Amino acid sequence: MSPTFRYDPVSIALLVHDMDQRGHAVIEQAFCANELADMRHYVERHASQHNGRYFAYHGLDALADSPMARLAASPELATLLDRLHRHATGASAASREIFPVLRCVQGGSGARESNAFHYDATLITLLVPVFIPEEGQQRGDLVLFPNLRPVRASVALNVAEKAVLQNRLSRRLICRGIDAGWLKPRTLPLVPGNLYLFWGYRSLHANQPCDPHLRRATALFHYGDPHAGSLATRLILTLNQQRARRSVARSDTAA
Ligand SMILES: O=C(O)CCC(=O)C(=O)O
Ligand SMILES: [Fe+2]
Repeated sequence: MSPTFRYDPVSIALLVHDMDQRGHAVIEQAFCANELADMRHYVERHASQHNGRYFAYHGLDALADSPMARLAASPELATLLDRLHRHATGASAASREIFPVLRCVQGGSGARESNAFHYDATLITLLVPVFIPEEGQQRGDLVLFPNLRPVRASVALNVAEKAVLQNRLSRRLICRGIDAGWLKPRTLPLVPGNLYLFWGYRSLHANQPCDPHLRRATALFHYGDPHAGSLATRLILTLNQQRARRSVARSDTAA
């Protein structure tokens, strides 16, 4: 899979500018119709294996032989992410790992995974929409409070902040604040074929609920862990993966 995008210095500077100022950047038509169709076939095949319920695949092993794994391994993506990272921070990331995730929100079990506001472990989040509902009241839009915090010098502060914000009570309070109009997140309108970038570590974000009859699938590529190698980060990643596996197992048995 070879997406078409430019990473000359001017294009990189523009992307970083948009991520800083607008909260996200878009590369329009980064994927051709065939590439998008490949990703959709993969999702469709796996969606039926999960009986139309929520599922998420984390990492290259879980996504082996998928178009998402090929994209994560492509030199084009590695160059784009490295140049963005260097432009934003002045240095390459300590770990050059690109961590792919596929999320498919569908059926009643998707509700639990929606409005789950969080900060990502990695600085850059690259999002590829695969299926985005176009009708209905609830289309699972991605909402974000962009660039709420800087990269924390201390991993302990990062963990404490995540603990305060990423729990059931905070989630409920944030949702109530949004419903009442006190909190105003930005909505990122996602168009399949395009590619989206934002500072995932710095931006509190979540997808909104999605009508159980609709399918919403996104591929995420996480890059540039500011606390790379720390015990706390490894623990967060392990817990996230365990949570994802439990959640898939729960929705598969909840027939
Ligand atoms: O699926 C989405 O739109 C966002 C998912 C996300 O933020 C994540 O997996 O870190
Ligand atoms: Fe995220």
